[in-house]
Order: sequence, then C-alpha cells, then structure tokens
Amino acid sequence: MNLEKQLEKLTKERHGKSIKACSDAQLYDCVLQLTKEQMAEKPAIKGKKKVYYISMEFLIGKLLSNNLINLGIYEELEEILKKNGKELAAIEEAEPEPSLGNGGLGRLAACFLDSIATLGLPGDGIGLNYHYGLFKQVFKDKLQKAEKNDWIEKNSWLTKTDTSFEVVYGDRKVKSILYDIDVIGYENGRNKLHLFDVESVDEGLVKGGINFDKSKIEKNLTLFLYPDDSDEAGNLLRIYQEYFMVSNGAQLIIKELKEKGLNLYQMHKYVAIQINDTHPTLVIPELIRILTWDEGFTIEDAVNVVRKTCAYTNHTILAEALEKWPLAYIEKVVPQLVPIIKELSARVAKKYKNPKVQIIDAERKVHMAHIDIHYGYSVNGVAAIHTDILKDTELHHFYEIYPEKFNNKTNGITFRRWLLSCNRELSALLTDTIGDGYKKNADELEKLLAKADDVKLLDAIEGIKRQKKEALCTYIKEKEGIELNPDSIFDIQVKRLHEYKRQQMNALYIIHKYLEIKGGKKPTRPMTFIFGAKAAPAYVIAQDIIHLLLVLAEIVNKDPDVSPYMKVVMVENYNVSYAEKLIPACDVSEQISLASKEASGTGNMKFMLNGAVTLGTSDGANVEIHELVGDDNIYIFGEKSDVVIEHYAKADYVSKDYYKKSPVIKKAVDFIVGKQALKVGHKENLERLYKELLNKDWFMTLLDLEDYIKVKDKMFEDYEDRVKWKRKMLVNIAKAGFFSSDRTIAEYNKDIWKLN
Ligand code: 26Q
Repeated sequence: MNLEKQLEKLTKERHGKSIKACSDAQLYDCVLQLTKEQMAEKPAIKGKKKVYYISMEFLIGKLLSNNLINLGIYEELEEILKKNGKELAAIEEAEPEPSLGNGGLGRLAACFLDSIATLGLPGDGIGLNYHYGLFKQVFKDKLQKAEKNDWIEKNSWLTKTDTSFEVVYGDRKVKSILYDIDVIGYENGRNKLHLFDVESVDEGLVKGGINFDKSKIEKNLTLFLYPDDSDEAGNLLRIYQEYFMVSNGAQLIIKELKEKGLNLYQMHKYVAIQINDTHPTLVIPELIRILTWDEGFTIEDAVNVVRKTCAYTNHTILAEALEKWPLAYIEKVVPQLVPIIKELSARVAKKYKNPKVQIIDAERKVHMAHIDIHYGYSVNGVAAIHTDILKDTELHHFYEIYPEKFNNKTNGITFRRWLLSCNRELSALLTDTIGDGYKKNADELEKLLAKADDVKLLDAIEGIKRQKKEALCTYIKEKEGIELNPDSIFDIQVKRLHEYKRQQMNALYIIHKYLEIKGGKKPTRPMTFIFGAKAAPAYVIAQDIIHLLLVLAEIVNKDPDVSPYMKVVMVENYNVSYAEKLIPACDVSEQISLASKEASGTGNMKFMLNGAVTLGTSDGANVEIHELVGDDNIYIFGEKSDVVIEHYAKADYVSKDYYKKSPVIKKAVDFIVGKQALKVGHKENLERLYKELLNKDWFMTLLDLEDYIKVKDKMFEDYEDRVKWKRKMLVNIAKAGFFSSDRTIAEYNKDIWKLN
C-alpha cells in the first residue's frame, strides 16, 4: 500500500475522517502511528558485540521529523499532506517534546543513539522513563518559576514491553516495567532506547510547581528528572533513581546474553557498557553483585570481566559536580552493594597509598568517578583540551597509574537533526552545490571551500540566513510578544544557566552598549541579543542572572532612545525545539565560558554548522573549531586555560581590582544596582548578584570583560564587510564536518567498543 493510502486508512480508523478533514493534532496522531509502523519494519541491527549506552538522561527532543528523515520519507509525506491542504511543519508542532535531559550531556546521548544506528552498529540506550521531563520554565515578575512538564500522551513513541525486573532496596522491593523507543539510523536499521519505569508511579504526588513527597519511592521513582546541571544535588532519591536504572540495566544485559546462549565469563567479548558521566557508576558493583551472588562467580572473576566491559566518559572538571555519596546514604538505599564497594575500595587501598585515588575517602564518602577509573578499561574526556586538563590536573594521579586508559573523544552532533531537519533550506542549497554525499560523509562539506568566491552561492547562504531570521522574528513575536528587526545582527547565547558559562558577562556588555547609545554613540547596525537558559531551581545566583537579563530586556526594549538600535530577549522555556528555531537564525554564536571550565560544548558545533560565526574563549571544543576554521573565521578572546588554572592554584584573582582599575567595568557593574535597574527589578536579587560579582566572582567575569567588549565590537564592525562575512559563514559550514557525531561514534567504536 502506498503511503497516502496508509495514512488515509489511519485517519479513517482513528478519527473517522479523511486526511483533509483532520485537525493538525489528529494528523499528528496518525502520522506518528504510520511512522512507528514503518520503523517496526526496519531490520534490527545485529552483530557479535553490542554497546549499551547507559545514561540518566536522553534529551531526545521531538522525534517525528528526525524519524521521517531517517526513514527517507519526509519529502513524500510532506507532498501528500500538501496535496491535502496540510503543512507537515504545523503537524510537527503538535508533538510534545520529551525533555528527558538537562542539557549537553543528555542531548549528546541522543545524538549518539542516532549515529550508532546510522553507522549500523548494534547499540541500545538504557535510561529512565521520567513522567515529567526537565521542568517547564515560566517567567513571573521577572523571575523563573519551575512548573511540571509532562510529555507522555496516550499515543506516543513509547512501546510498552513485557520485560520486567525486581529491584531490591534496603527496605523494599520495586517491580520495573520497560518501555522501548525505536531508534532508526539514517537509511539504516533499528536499535532501541530502553527506558525503565515503575508501574506504581503516582502523578498525583506533585503539588505546587515541581514539589512532591520524596519519601514514597515506589510512587515517585521515575516521576521527575533531577533539574541539575553540574551543581551539587545530594539527595537520597537521586541514589534510588540511579540504582533503579543500573540494576534494571544490568539485569537486562545479562538476560540478553543468556538468551543468546553466551558465556558470562566472556561478557566483554559481546558487550561494552559506556557509562555516561558518573551517574550510572553503580552498574559496576551491581554487575559484580549479580555475577557473584546469582551466577557463581568468584569476586576475582567478576571484577576481571566487569573491568573489561565498562568504559567511563567524564563531562566536567567542576569539582562540585563530581559525585561523592556518603557511604551511609548508599547503606540506607542499597545495603547489598556496600560490602562490594568496600571490597573494591580495599583492593585499591592495598595497592595505592595516595589518598587522592581512594574510592572511600577519610570522610567515608564514595567517589563515583574513582570506581569508574579503577574498575573500567577506558576513561575519556569530551574535547581535546578537556582530556588534557583531566590528564594534567584533575585526574593526574589516575593518569600516572593508568596512562593507557585515558583517551579523548571530541563530542559531535547529529547532522540529521541539526542541519537536515532544522534547516531544510540550507541543506537543499548544499545538496544543489556539492551533491548529497555530505549527508552520509560529513567531511564532504569541505567541497564548499572551492566555491568560497562564488558570489551567487554566498548570496544564497545569506538569503537563507535572512529567511531563518524572519521566521524566528515571527515566532518570537508570537511567543514572547517582542518585535525584532531581521536586519539587525542576531547575537545568541542559549545553554543552561551557570556562572561558568558567563551569561552575566554578556549582560555586562549589553549594559555597556546601552550606556554608549544613551551617551549618543549609535551603532552602525541594530543589534539583537537573544538568550535562552534554564537555571537549576536551587541555584540562587543563576536565578539572579535570569532576573538581570529580564530587567535589561525591559529597560532596553522600552527605551525609545535605544530600542531602535538594540533589543534584548530572554526566551521562555528554552528547549530542544526552541533551539531548532534559534540556531539557523544566528549570526554570532556566544561561547564565552571561563577557559578550562566548559568540557566541550555542543551548541557551538550546531551554530557553526548553520553558518554562525563563533565569539568564544579558548575552551572546550571552541579550541578545535578555531584550529579548523583559522583565525579569520572565529573571534577568540580572554585568558587561556593555563592562566586561569594558575589563578585558581594561587588563589590570586581579586575581582574588585578589575572593577577599580577600569571605568568601563565599574560603570557596567554599578548599573546592576543603579536607580534604573532597581526601578524595574528586585533589590534583593540585584544586590546579591552585584555583591557576588564584586566580592567573589568565582568564574572570573571581570577578568575577561574588557577583552570581550573589544573583540565583540570588532566582530560587529567586521559584519559590515558583507562579502568577507559571508565567506566566514561558508568556511564555518565547510569545516563543521569534523563535528558530526558519526565521526565521534566511529572513534568510540574503533578505540573503545570494537564492535564488529
Ligand atoms: C548530578 C548529581 C545529582 C543530580 C544531577 C546531577 C547532574 C545532572 C546533569 C550533573 C551534571 C549534569 C549534566 C552535565 C552536562 O550536561 N555536562 C555537559 O556535557 C556536555 C556533553 O559532553 C559538554 O559538551 C558540556 O561542556 C558539559 O557541561
């Protein structure tokens, strides 16, 4: 049956109507069903060895468009719908976004699943089926409020399976139930994302906002995703969740091995387990527990095979983000793992005397990363500079013991979502220009370089940017009620809110520009500053920075002297779907973390691929972007990581010195608690932020502010040489191929997993 007939059959069956007569929501329901059926027909990817990517987060985002592209039926379906007076883009809007992750780490896991399947590698994801994803952000009174964010509808991508396991806690047992989401590779076969859930979860527990009774674990285990990104969040429920995931994951892996009749003593020949940050670390003692208790292994044999099976990825060097759990917590939640963790710790203590490499420290805290490093076979960072810093400083003592375990895997992004789906216009232009080989082999984007002087091509790239800016203007007008000028420069910073990412430095630049314009210095071209960021609800200073941004938006946009030249927007509830609209419309990509602090960043890659030029520090993957595009096609500023690391080592950074020395810095910082700001904002939030910047400024905002202003001004000036700028756009697109997650996954496979 052809696609149109199939769809017509579904609309009749499910809604008693023709395609034409259905609403967009009804059509979404039918197209979802159709897509799921097509996916189910794809062959399962098989092979001798399989990777399990185990992660507390899979920030998959909406799946419809991506799945249609990977199945190769996007255009056909679009045509069919058009014939019936319907828009596929409008139908996509009806899909709720599964926000099952906080930010980079979760989105990376989702990109990786796409690439694993695209490369035809056998590999499944293992995670949790949170009923509420990352909280929904609303602004009230210029402050962030967190609301619950549900996404599961009657018909969804989830398929309930009959797989179920028992998970034993100290004081009770919980029965799991497994939901699967099919993952289709681009013109390839099918893998799975396994999301474990609890049948007894009670959504009624959630009262105001995102608060709920944390004591009844069988009712709340999979209710919420922890809304933290690199901040300390010690809580028993988090350990309950982590153990629930890993115990189910370990049981599933062993079940699959047994079903294939394989020898568990040879597990490492058939299975690789990639541990996404320390959150799934308990899978190591849990596997050892199952092998010794249920499968008759000696502890020696169990440790040996697990050590050859598990590999660990580190995503941060922020000390406060490295998980350390009091042994007493683990004792309370999963007492059965305590003797195993003690044994693992004792083995380390016997061999290595350095207190810095112990698993259980002098305060009886369990260092999760240390379990991974001692009892896994690979440790990787997520960008070259990040891996170097791990080796040289944070994990130096481990590097001395196990140099062979350390390796770098620079992050990547799936081009199916971040180009083919979110920027169909650019993708079509690229296909016209260099053929469509780049869709399977991203390096072919370099063919563009031969056409760097082709005026027609440069104009076409600019035309698409303009079109995407106009579309964003329409969307922002509708969602945020703010009118933007598509002729202005679009300068965008979207990412989680964290002091190290330094949204506050961008805010100080905006204040500086505002004051300049008030003083009569008009910019050549209007500027639009767009932010999107969620802050962990418990992270006070991050809330204050959001408040400042909303205060600035009001002051700037309402000032008739200034608003023709500059606008500020903080979009509400930034998520994957919003990113897909913002990124193609961006001119200037803000990647301004304090050097050494951003492990990689992946937004930087998405912007580059869509023709934005990076304004960034020498941090994370910015360093590799810089190497690829060269000095002329990126704007780098700020102190380098070695200088920053030295400041920390010597504890000699004093923000007040920078404030006192520079009148520009002083004026901008003082504005935060000036009359104008206090009139529209809250004293408490603004004063707290002001004091933080002056007296602490742990992430050294003022250290780089002057250089940031200088380089950003130069960048805006350069934007006016349109031909040169368009060439920069082209070079960025051409050099983005390296950041395809297909390349990253091929490297994981070659160096770590060794599948097939
Ligand atoms: C920890 C304990 C308790 C509750 C929550 C957490 C938690 C949750 C999420 C800690 C960290 C995260 C997320 C971290 C993250 O997203 N890191 C980012 O990973 C990206 C992919 O490698 C990198 O590109 C970013 O640089 C890094 O910040």
